[in-house]
Amino acid sequence: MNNKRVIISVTLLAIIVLGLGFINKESLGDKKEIHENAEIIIKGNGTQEKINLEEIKNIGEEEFSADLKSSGKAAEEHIYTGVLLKEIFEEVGIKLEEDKQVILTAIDGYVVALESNEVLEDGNVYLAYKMDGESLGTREEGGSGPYQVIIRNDQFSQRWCKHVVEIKFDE
Ligand SMILES: Nc1nc2c(c(=O)[nH]1)N[C@H]1C(S)=C(S)[C@@H](COP(=O)(O)O)O[C@H]1N2
Ligand SMILES: [Mo]
Repeated sequence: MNNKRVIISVTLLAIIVLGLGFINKESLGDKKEIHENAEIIIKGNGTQEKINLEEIKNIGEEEFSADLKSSGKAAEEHIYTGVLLKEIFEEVGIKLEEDKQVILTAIDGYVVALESNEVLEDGNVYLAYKMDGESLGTREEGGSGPYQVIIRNDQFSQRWCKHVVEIKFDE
């Protein structure tokens, strides 16, 4: 390669790297704002809705118990407050079908895949915002919220997605 070619290649690469960085920053920035405003994105069937705590509560708040298995500790029973995830999908007009996936994405980049069948079960998968009567707290506050997905029938809690900002039905 001659010098001119090297300079052109390096310049093009630099533009691509900066461009990709910018796109990535934009999408993370959006998510950060959604997290700070205690909003959550619900996606599927080609649509996308942003909902807040007030709207979530109005769908049908429930209190339920679930066993939290924090790392390095024995399981502890807690009382959570939240809404059944399938009812949130129903509310925004997204019809969940069987044998598909529901993908949960958190502000720290943690991603969890659920079977849509688990979400469709009664009293199993909830979007929670309180534990033992207290708000879950943000990641910055050392909490597990503002929202955490609780899977009551799960023997382990590694899929209990903390700080969830986007929930997608993968049709
Ligand atoms: N966003 C997010 N959610 C997460 C995790 C995580 O690192 N990030 N860890 C998981 C794991 S491995 C466990 S055991 C539970 C409980 O986490 P805790 O040990 O912080 O209570 O959260 C799960 N949800
Ligand atoms: Mo864990």
